[in-house]
Amino acid sequence: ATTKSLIEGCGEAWKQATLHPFLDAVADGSIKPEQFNTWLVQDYHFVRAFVRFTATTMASAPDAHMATLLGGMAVLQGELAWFREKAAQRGLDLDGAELQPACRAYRDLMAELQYGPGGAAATGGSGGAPYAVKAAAFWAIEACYNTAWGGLLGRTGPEYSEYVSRWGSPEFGQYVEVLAAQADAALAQEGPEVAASAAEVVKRIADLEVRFWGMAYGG
Ligand code: MP5
Repeated sequence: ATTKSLIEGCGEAWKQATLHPFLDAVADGSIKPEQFNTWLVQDYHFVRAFVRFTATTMASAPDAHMATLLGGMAVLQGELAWFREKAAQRGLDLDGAELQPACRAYRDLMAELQYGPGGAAATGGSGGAPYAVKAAAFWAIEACYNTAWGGLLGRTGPEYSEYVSRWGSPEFGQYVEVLAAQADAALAQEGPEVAASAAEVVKRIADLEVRFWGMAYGG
């Protein structure tokens, strides 16, 4: 498997994850505050779990991949603070918010990759997915957002431009390209079983991205 073939294996889901009506509504300004707020609150809780997924991916990564992952981890600290700032400006309660099923399912997938099926930090689980699968998942999660928000570059008003540049900037695109190269290198060392597992996980990620936008779009 390669990252290119993993995208192809997602079929329409990859396109739906990166060209969603939610994004068009952000572009033309028709997005309602409750739709955007739902996304913002749930995405904060997604990113909190993604920090832990990043840590687990780093724990099994080869030294050659560490600098990129450490850089990504450092960005996440600022990102969580930025989410809290945006939420405060909008009068949103992050800590009191209930996780919606789409967010919960996405966090469950990351926990499964970290600790094994039904995984939880408390139980330790079965040890989780091989590094190549985690690297592919990590790349896919960032690549979806890079393509989705990158498609809005120059298309939004000032209210949303900082969201677009966070994930859609050329710098973030370069980071995603390095993640793709690292995932490709890891996958190249594995056989068909790991390739099949990576394909299954990346398809689930694309489906969860579609579901996550749908959750917010529905309000
Ligand atoms: C990302 C995200 C990108 N914030 N939310 C979802 C649902 N998918 C992907 O992750 P990051 O850490 O914000 O770059």
